[in-house]
Amino acid sequence: MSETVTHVGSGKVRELYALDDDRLLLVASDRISTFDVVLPTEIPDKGRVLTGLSAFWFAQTGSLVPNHLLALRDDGRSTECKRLEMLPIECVVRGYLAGSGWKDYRATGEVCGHRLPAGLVESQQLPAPIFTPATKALEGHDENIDRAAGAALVGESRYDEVERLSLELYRTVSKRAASLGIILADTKLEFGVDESGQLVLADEAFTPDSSRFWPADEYTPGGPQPSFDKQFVRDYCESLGWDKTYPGPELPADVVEGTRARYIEAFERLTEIEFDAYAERPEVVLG
Ligand code: PZK
Repeated sequence: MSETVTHVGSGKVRELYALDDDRLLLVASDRISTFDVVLPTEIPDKGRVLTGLSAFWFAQTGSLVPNHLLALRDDGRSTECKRLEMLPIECVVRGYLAGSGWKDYRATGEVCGHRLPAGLVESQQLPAPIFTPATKALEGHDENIDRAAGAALVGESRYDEVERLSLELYRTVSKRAASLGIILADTKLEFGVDESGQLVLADEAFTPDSSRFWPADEYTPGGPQPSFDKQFVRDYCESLGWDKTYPGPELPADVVEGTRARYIEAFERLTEIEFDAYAERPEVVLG
């Protein structure tokens, strides 16, 4: 009695398998990427932390929008998911000005066609969160697009629907995070459509790999913010003068341990569940 699983895709740090015609298995590894390069050293439990957090948010937001989560496996790093027709856009919401949003604003005063007030500084909170979709690049970076380009890819009414849902999800999750001392600067969501034509939230949601989390007590607008999870890794890599091409550097034990602790801290603060309890019984995050 064993299933035949077919590998159907790889992300930088995740793998995707087909279980049958209707179900996929999403497996989060312990690999870590920085400056777009996957490092040769793993962070123990990173895959379980991200899987648990994502499942937690799916459970917390299930009343706002259906999601693809069918089951969490006992290993804590694998989720069985409903197979969907994925939309060809990344649904990004920004509450703060960072990354490509900051870059585009500095160049044009706009992000994805949203004209913003003059004089904003890097990492500043926006007057209101904005929906800033991007194309899905097969290689290299996703390209930010405006409403017209997004609507051309998914249709006007689908665009309106994912915009409304993405903003609602961001508001819900950022509110909880803020109450726990963590800023959700921005987040990237992916939606698919099920057999009945309903929108379904897919992929991973509100994890440190799909979102910028900043510790609120260190927030200082006017420059880049320290990353909640990856700052030790970035600082160590910068200290080496590495040119950010493959292969990346091995990480020393103290950087691995410090980074693992930050992932676990993010999990425990955002869920208010002990990571050991999750490791013992992953369904604890489903409420
Ligand atoms: C799907 N990806 C991205 C993620 C990878 C690739 N529920 C779904 N139905 C159909 N397709 C996908 C999903 C989801 N989630 C997601 N590509 C297809 C991806 C993780 C690892 F290799």
